[in-house]
Amino acid sequence: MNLPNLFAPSLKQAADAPGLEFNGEVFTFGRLDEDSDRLAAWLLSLGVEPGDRVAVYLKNSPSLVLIYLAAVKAGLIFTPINILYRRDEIAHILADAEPKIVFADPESQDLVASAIAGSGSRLLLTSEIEQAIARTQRPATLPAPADDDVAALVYTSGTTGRPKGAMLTQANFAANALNLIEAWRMTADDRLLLTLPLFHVHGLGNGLHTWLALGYRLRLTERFRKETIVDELLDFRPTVFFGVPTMYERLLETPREVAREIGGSLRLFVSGSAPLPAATHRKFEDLFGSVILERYGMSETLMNSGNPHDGERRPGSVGLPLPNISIRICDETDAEAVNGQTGELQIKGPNVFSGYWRQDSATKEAFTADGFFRSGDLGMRGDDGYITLQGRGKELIISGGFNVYPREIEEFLAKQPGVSEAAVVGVPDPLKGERPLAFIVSSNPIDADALGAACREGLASFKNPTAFVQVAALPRNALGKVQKHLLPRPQSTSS
Ligand code: MCA
Repeated sequence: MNLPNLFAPSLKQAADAPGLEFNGEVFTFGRLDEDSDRLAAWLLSLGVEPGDRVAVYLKNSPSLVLIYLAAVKAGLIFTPINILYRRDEIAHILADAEPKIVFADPESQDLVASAIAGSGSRLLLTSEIEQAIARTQRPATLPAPADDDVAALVYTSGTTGRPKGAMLTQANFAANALNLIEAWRMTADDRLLLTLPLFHVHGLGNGLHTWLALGYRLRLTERFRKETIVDELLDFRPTVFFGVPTMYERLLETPREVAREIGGSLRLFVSGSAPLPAATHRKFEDLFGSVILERYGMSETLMNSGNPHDGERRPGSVGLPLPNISIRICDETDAEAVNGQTGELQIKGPNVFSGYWRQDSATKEAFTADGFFRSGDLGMRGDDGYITLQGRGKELIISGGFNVYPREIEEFLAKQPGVSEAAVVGVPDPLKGERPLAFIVSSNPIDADALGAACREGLASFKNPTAFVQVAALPRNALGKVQKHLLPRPQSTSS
């Protein structure tokens, strides 16, 4: 199944129904269909061809939805860039993906233009879209993508400091949407309040795709704001909400009566992208009267498992495999572990991506000989089939639902004046789950303010260390590998 076919019943048959709501403006499915057709025709007229990348550095907006729809309809590869990324982070992705077009808002024009500098990409502004749609004729046909064509290139933070583009096909996204619709009993009568960023597969793959596949009503917001989320929930009365644990932590501040009112009409809260603390799960149930459904996914595989819709939603567990997905737990030799034994989660199914963009060796390493994806996540399965995650084989920090590998921050810090070496670890944080903490080796006293300013300038905000701690040397084993568990975890630190 390709995405245009999956979306056709909503876009064509429910053409007059209100589909998308953003800042008070309502778009029917018919308008979204026609405008995205015209946008696709415009992009093709600019010389963009199927298989070419179209990158976006955009916050959530109807323009972003239209660009995405235009890309999937015409077989262009949608390449979203995290809106929190700074110049060098953006430049890395552009150099790797080599998009023909990069879309940005006028307010980020200068930043994106400087990241593009020297590459062959062309910058287009969202302010040009409306006119382009108005003056382009609706095409009779568009080049239809094949099921196995890459629909999106989604960059994951890299273990080597270099991000890797996960190639997700049209069929991957379609399989994921159909799975979630079945598993979460979603229908055209649902209403989704979507505050997640569309540059990650949580918002894009789960939010946009179930919406377009079913034709339910979507209210999209520019981003999640703790100040307005409760008003949005009361005003829109969604039946479904998808969030990361930080959002649920924020919602715990809701007054009890209001929480009960929201929980009374919102039938399904889903959490993912980072582990949901069992205590948050319980507090949320107590406050809202709703049991959060925690599920497990990755950019490379979309959604893998989840707690059941009808059945026990167990705090601390990521539940059971979704339909048509095999999850096995293996030891270092790829032999299957017995129930109760910890091992790496390995995944196979129509949801699993086709590889990393232009990185054959990384792709090869990511799969076992018999085609299972090595998640790098550690976990175990109980006798009742429920899977519990127990950490990661690879170093990874998840802060507010955003992934970051310490190596990326360490390489950045090592380039700063006076820094001989740096080691970064994740430290627990009640709101964000984890935050990075940096240890610095320097022959002179470090200037934490200057390091903090450099990080704010050069790194996305969720990668900024919460503090910089000077140490005389990094503890190393006999092979020279830094032993991070031996680094001191300070009570109070300078930041
Ligand atoms: C956060 N900030 C943003 C946005 N989100 N800026 C612009 N657009 C955004 N969408 C910035 C803020 O400006 C601020 O920067 C800092 O982040 C913290 O913001 P704050 O207002 O304090 O937000 P919060 O209440 O703490 O909530 C943070 C958040 C954010 C909104 C929950 O962490 C978030 O959107 N997380 C979602 C991540 C996500 O979608 N992950 C999916 C990955 P400053 O500090 O400079 O002022 S996909 C995945 O993991 C897999 C596949 C899966 O299973 O889902």
